[in-house]
Amino acid sequence: MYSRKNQRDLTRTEKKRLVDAILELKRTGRYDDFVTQHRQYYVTDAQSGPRPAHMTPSFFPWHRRYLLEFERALRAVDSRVSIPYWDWTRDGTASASLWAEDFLGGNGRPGDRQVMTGPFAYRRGNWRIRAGVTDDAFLRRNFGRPSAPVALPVAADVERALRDPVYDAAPWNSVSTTGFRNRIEGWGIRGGRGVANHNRVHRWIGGSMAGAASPDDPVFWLHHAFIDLLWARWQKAHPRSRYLPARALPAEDPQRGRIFTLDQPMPPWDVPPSRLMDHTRYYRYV
Ligand SMILES: [Cu+2]
Repeated sequence: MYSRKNQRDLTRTEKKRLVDAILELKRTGRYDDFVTQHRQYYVTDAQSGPRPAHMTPSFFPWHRRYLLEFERALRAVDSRVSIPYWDWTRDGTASASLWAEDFLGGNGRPGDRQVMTGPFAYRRGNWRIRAGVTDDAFLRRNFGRPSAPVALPVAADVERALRDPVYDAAPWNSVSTTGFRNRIEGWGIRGGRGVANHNRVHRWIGGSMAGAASPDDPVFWLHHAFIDLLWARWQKAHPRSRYLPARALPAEDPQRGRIFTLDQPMPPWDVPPSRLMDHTRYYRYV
């Protein structure tokens, strides 16, 4: 049992340990394996095949397990390290300490959006993108997307999602209009509301964070730790609510075989969502 802290509370030493562990995984190639895995499981509902990670009820448990695997790799490098969380409703500016020289570095420069500061700047020599969706070898960020501005979600957006007592709803994909899962995952509805919460944060950062290879930007882990914390908060707020769908879908349901019910094992670990409901077996949020 270990703790995951708010990134704003990390000491200088804790930040350095985390950065050093990430750089070590990058050096050995392990880091890029995680990026490749995320790309592999980034199956949209417009594609065919099983969809364990995105646009799907198992968005939360799949990413919980994915983060646990990454955290295990980090802790094999330095057992004092865990994944901190970034509460973007609180630290939502480009000048937040998260983006400082001693932590994740800042925004990309105008033009090619290349990140020039911090330990993950290409010019520092330790962060070459190998598993990206573009050919660029450097980390890119484009805070707020000035060409078509997008703002970070605010606390009220998160509160609204947390109030929904139903975990997820048919058709169990990116067009579900109710349910905690898509209110947080945040797929917009055509002609309706824009992208929300989780997706909006990916979009606000932009650059490398905007696509299927988003773990190329180390902030991915801090963002998803907060998403994981929001799931835990929702569970606490609605103790009688359950993961849905709890039972196998009827044979005629188009999502049958594509999404994962409570007890259906998810690839690549063959672990069902039911085994990932209680994070306190592994860590707690402080
Ligand atoms: Cu994400």
